[in-house]
Amino acid sequence: MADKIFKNFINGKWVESKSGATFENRNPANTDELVGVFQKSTPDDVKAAVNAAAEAYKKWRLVPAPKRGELLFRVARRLAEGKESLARDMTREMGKVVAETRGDVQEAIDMTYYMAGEGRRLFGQTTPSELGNKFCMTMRQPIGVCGFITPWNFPMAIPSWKTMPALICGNTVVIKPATDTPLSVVNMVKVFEEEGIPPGVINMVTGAGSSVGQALINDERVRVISFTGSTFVGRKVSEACATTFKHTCLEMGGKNVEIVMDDADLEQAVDGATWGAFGTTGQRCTATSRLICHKDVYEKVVKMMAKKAESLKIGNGLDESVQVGPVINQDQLDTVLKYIEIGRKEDGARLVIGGQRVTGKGFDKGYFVQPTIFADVTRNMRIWREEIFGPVLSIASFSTFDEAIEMANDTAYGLSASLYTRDIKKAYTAMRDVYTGIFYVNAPTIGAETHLPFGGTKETGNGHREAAVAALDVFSEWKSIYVDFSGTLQRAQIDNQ
Ligand code: UN1
Repeated sequence: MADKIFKNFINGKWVESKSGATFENRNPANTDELVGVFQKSTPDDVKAAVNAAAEAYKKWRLVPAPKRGELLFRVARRLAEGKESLARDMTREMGKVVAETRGDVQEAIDMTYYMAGEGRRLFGQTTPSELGNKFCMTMRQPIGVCGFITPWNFPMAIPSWKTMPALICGNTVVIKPATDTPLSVVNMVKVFEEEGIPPGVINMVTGAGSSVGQALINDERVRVISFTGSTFVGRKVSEACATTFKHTCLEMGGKNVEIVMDDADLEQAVDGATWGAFGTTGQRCTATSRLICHKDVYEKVVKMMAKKAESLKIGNGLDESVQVGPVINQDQLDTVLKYIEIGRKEDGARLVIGGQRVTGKGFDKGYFVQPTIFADVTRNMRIWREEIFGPVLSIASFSTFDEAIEMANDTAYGLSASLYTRDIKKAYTAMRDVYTGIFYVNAPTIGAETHLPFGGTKETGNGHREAAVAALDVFSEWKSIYVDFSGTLQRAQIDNQ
């Protein structure tokens, strides 16, 4: 049992919460299995973590970026060495199949290597001055303590997307992992500890959003909040951060569309929609939740999708032959079943496949739900408009390409979209006109790579991007520098202005 108790990481030490209280983390495929017991932390614990991060910042910001990068290179290598066991731990706490948790850890590895390399770049600009004896340049400066509120669907990848760019820029961090998946963050933090990160540079405090997350937001010394979660919570985070002018990076909901033209390779399109909709049990912000097909191929695609969805093997994600794991918890199961019920009642929507919780031996102790498809969905329906975050796909038809583009954009969100066609003109037109942060041609709405910006438009984001060089803009501020080497005060320019 003792090896199942996990503590907070504050100022280089594993410590219990001052509350003395804990919470359990159970396997969503089998709730009899206890994954671990974690600290139910309070605002006092957050304060201790922010104290440590603020103190550590004084030195960490002065460590040369290439040296900070060396630490990240070592961390990346260790994550790669531990990949299999990190992935298995993640499947046990999150439920997604082990092939996908390997991918999640791989994203963390990729991001860590990428940002380690940034240690030798972090480029600014040099530019001419208006005056002869003056030199102008820009540099990125770190901001201070960064607070992260991370989600359960990518338990290590997303915390790494925030941690690695923050650290390479010279900031210190406090992470609040999702209560459903804290073990993966513990595992990542342990690697930092073992590779000798100075005390206070990385801190982790587990517990509820209402106490831990809120305390991070309330602390004036926290200068950046990076949040991934629902648009509902993100809006509250944004409002709360506005009063202290914190930088906020918000990654929120999605209602991503796959468009299938009549000239598309239908096998490929159906394969893309299957993995887009049912991969990670539909619990991705990039998940395909709307599939729209040209009327001439519509019925055929609906049939192909049903056949494919029916063939998917549901079960415990540690079984290599399983393709769809459970949803994360009882609440999520309730939400998914509620939306299926809403879909059944929507006038005109046709339940093509699925629609049930999976029960029986091997399933009763988990949160399993069948991959579910509704066809003949129309734009006024709730299952078309609202993010479900589960294995539920809505299919609709269109008559013209212009109508398809219009339907694609008819959503409050703007993360990802995809188009299947053989017509290059349509591909480029859609690429230009679909207003999302990510666009795919002949590929599903999922599968973003770490060296391209990740994020969305409209109610998906607040204009920032994670990953790639774009992430550095969240975790650093520009400073413009003028060096006068004339030896005299250059009045000419001042007089001119
Ligand atoms: C998310 O769904 O929150 O592009 C992140 C993808 C993954 C990341 C998804 N690389 O689907």
